Amino acid sequence: MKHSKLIQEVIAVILVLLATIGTAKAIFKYEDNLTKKRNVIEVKPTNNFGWNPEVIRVKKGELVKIRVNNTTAVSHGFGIAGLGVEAKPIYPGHQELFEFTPTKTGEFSFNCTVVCDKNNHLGMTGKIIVE
Ligand SMILES: [Cu+2]
Repeated sequence: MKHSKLIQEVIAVILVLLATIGTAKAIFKYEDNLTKKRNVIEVKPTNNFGWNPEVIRVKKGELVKIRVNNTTAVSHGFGIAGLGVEAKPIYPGHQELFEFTPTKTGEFSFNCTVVCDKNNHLGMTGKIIVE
């Protein structure tokens, strides 16, 4: 009788420990996801053929994640020639994630790479400052 009570207590302690470890893991994972989200720079093409934001500041040697979210009604593209970021088209209502690690400091322009408008497309540029 005494033995089985001891076994029950040991099992209870083990269950509590497992639950605690599980909770701690879940919290770490949640925080990790938050950090990942925080590190993403959100960029949107605007309805008047510009970018929001127009200027992005990043650090040399640090991974940059830029999510381009096209909430306009026309297709746009995004590319940064000076940093070797290959251009991709982004269709209306779609988003694309661009990841790169700048290896040099300086100012670079990012551009729309899809002819979105005959008058305004060429002016659709923004600036990335690598510090
Ligand atoms: Cu364009």
